[in-house]
Amino acid sequence: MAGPFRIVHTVCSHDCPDSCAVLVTVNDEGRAVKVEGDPSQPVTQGFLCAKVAKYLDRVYSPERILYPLRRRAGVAKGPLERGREHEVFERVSWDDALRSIAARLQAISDAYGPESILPYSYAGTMGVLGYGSMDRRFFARLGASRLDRTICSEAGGLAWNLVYGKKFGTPTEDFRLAKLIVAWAANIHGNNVHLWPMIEQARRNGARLIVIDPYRTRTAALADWHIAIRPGTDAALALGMMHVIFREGLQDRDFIRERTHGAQRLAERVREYTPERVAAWTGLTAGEIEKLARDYATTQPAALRMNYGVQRNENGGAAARAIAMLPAVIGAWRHRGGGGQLSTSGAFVWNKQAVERPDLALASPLKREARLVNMCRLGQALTELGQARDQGSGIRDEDGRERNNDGPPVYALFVYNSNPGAVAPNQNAVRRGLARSDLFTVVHDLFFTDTTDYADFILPATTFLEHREVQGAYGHYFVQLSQQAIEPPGEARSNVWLFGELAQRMGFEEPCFRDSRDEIIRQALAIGADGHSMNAGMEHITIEELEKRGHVPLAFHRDPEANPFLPYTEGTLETPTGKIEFYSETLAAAGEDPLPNFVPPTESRWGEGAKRYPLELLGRKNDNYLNSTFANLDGHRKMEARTRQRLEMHPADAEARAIAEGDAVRVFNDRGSLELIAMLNASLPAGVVAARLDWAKLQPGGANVNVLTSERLTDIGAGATFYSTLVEVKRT
Ligand SMILES: Nc1nc2c(c(=O)[nH]1)N[C@H]1C(S)=C(S)[C@@H](COP(=O)(O)OP(=O)(O)OC[C@H]3O[C@@H](n4cnc5c(=O)[nH]c(N)nc54)[C@H](O)[C@@H]3O)O[C@H]1N2
Ligand SMILES: Nc1nc2c(c(=O)[nH]1)N[C@H]1C(S)=C(S)[C@@H](COP(=O)(O)OP(=O)(O)OC[C@H]3O[C@@H](n4cnc5c(=O)[nH]c(N)nc54)[C@H](O)[C@@H]3O)O[C@H]1N2
Ligand code: SF4
Ligand SMILES: [Mo]
Repeated sequence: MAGPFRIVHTVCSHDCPDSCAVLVTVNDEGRAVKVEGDPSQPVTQGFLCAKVAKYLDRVYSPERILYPLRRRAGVAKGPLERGREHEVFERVSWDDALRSIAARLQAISDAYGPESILPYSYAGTMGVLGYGSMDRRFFARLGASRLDRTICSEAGGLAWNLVYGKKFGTPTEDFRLAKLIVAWAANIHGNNVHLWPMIEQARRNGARLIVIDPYRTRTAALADWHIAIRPGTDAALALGMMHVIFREGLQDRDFIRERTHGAQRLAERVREYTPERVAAWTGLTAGEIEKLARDYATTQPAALRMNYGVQRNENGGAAARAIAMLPAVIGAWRHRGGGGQLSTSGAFVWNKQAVERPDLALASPLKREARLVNMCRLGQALTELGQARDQGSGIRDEDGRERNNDGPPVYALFVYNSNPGAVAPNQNAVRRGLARSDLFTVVHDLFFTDTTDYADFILPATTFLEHREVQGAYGHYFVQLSQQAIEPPGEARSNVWLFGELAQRMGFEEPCFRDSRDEIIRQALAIGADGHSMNAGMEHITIEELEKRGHVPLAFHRDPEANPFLPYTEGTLETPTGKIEFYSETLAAAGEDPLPNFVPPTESRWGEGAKRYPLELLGRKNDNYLNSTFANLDGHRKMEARTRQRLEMHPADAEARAIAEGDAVRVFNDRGSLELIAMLNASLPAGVVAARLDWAKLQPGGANVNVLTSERLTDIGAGATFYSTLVEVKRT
């Protein structure tokens, strides 16, 4: 190894609540030789998850795309065998690529209107600049359709905000002080591993851990009590717990009187959720429901870690809303170490107007904000959108409601920070759309993914080691600066660079398209004349301090020992009543049910479709991938060997179909079909099967679980319903 070494402070930009501070050791040849967690960052605590501990495998992978590529003339779009991509694509210069792309976008905009161009991005990078800055400016100025980024957390986020106004949560570090921790649809060990040491510490001090998850995750296996609830029935469980709490007088009357709105009406609503009724929905016993309610209400501090798994169901909004109310009912917020956390993202108030410049839409040919296209319905957007226009009617969704994304068909798709060929629901519809010969597709990514197989142009992107960034988090309260550790390999370029350059090729003259990364970082932080941020909660932050320390806590979290942060315990909340809303004035005004209620998902064992497809499928994430990211790396795949390409089944469901461990099976419904190997798992609730999200092209048959999932949307927030999926299974 060459020396001497530099140590550079970076931030892991993957879509994970932990947003770790990562120290990168760089040798004198400019090569990164080691990544490790920053021991001085209180949540990172000096360690990385297993997937990012092996990050140099990704950065220096021989499979990285290093140059812009163009589809060779006349080659149809469709799945490619791995390693053969170079036969289909040819290298071009950045200049050629940018010029051709700009010309095509201009021609499509002229012919069909700019809304026929659709950006498609999610959280491939969570850095403020990489997630959404120059790209947002570019598409606004172009007049392209806006993307409604609903695929992950919309239902739960809105549900939480209906109750609390804003997404704050118990500080992650404070979980160590809890006496009871409830992990509700939260695979902490897999998805949020930096919370785990806090839980271990709490348990050393006598705390108990309860996990509510249909799947026996590693977290569940390590818990004091694993409650294997049936998917999509959590609203019933939360309402049932409240039934017991109110019936037995275990609620916190003072907290409810001072801080909440609508408790009386909530108490009336939950009266119908008797433990017996809730037991019939959830598959638990009435005794278990009563015990859970009593344990929760009588142990303080009680900390609830709810994660987004619970809201990827048709009724996920109601479920998240009912669960979110629990810490308010028992007054858990008033105890340090108690309360709850879904996300801490509401605490980061970036100057988004300056970063994203939505006002540029007025300078577009549209001279107004463009239509919104829901990203959960990419299949429909690419195959149906605009087709119904001649009849003069909007497209209706599966429930008959008129959709808001009527308009011209999509003729150009620009994908970055996302791999919709793998992660979007109803994959066969997505692929039919992507394969259209009249669709112009650009993909900016680091590898040949399921989506690049359908691209006209592929552009090489950077990792978080290769550009400068600023970042918040959805699982802690630190603003962090990520330094550039190494030069990008080959001709890889960042999102900011790409969209700045494209803007020049389009002839956009606004000066903001020439902003440097440092300028955008200062805009995001709203750095004022005295060098300090003007964003709420960031007033003490300067660029110099971020440079020096790498991570700086938000104002309210600067001295947690002297001044602990207890969310929602004082001041006026950002709800219509200024209080925690059990009864939602917003929903009431919209003519909707203001109180949470349990309605079984149509795609569940209680729905019509269960006659033909009786099994509920959980198409789950992997502990050692990040959604579809890392799936192409051998080392990461090895760590997932046990469940890769497996269909986990309850033994009773397997026996009823004459299926034995290791049998090849076909999993199917009206949308698609998948070949997997049966693996018996008695810890699943009967009637529930589970499989993993993977790259489609790495699975037998070239399809993944998303051929089975639907484009149906959640009750609140129009989010994705990956976990409301019915299937049947047959031995092959
Ligand atoms: N290792 C790893 N870490 C990740 C990710 C990853 O793919 N891998 N993904 C990242 C992303 S995108 C996100 S959004 C975050 C948060 O991640 P989440 O969205 O919370 O993760 P999931 O694994 O989808 O869901 C969490 C748990 O909910 C369970 N679940 C599913 N349906 C139900 C239900 O109806 N009721 C209940 N009670 N539980 C249910 C699942 O079995 C799962 O164990 O994690 C991030 N971190
Ligand atoms: N069946 C099923 N489907 C799911 C889920 C599930 O649990 N089950 N989870 C859903 C959830 S919660 C989410 S959030 C979505 C996530 O869906 P995506 O956001 O699409 O997540 P990834 O699969 O991680 O793909 C991100 C892509 O961005 C690329 N990328 C990384 N950094 C950069 C960069 O700086 N620039 C550019 N241009 N590209 C970059 C990565 O290489 C990767 O290919 O998937 C959803 N789909
Ligand atoms: S993926 Fe999450 S846990 Fe792993 S290093 Fe990144 S932020 Fe930390
Ligand atoms: Mo997500």
